[in-house]
Amino acid sequence: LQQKGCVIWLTGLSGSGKSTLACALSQSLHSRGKLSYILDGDNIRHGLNRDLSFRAEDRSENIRRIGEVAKLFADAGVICITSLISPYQKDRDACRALLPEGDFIEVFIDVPLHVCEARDPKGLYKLARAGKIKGFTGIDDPYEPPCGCETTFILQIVLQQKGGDCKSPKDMAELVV
Ligand code: GGZ
Repeated sequence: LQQKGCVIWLTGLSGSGKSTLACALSQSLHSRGKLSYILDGDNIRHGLNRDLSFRAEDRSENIRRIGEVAKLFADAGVICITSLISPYQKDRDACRALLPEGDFIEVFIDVPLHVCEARDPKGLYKLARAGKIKGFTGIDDPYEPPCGCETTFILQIVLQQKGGDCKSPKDMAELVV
């Protein structure tokens, strides 16, 4: 396998399109002959991290474990794409610190709360507003937007809007080839 591994760390609110973007990016890399693997928060919470809740300490532990697994993939030469809300800067910084300089690409999926809430693909925002889910990110639990991350990705692909400063998954793939 002639490729160097790295971690592409997607961060953003629930419903911002992280999983969709991760898939698009993975396909784009595949078409260039690059091996990637997606670690998706929602999926991993059903397996490896099924013991974790959404309390702050458990979110941090969720990020820590996935950061360690991502590092293993990168060590093996795989481009590891993570798709987690990862709301706290300190946890994302700890994952960055596991990797050599330049091998951790932090991508902020910068979709405003009102847009995510209007999309509400799983109806979770509605439940959170009704008080049926407590501690929901963006409603009654904080999201700390990254400052100085590698790429701000305004998700116009998912929102199917035109114009602006939008980078495509193809552009993002350029970052890692
Ligand atoms: C945020 C929650 C919560 C709470 C359930 N807060 O949009 P989804 O549904 O598919 O993705 C969200 C997922 C978040 O898991 P992560 O592992 O990415 O979160 S973190 O990085 O903060 O550990 C959402 C669903 O789980 N979900 N309850 N209270 N999202």
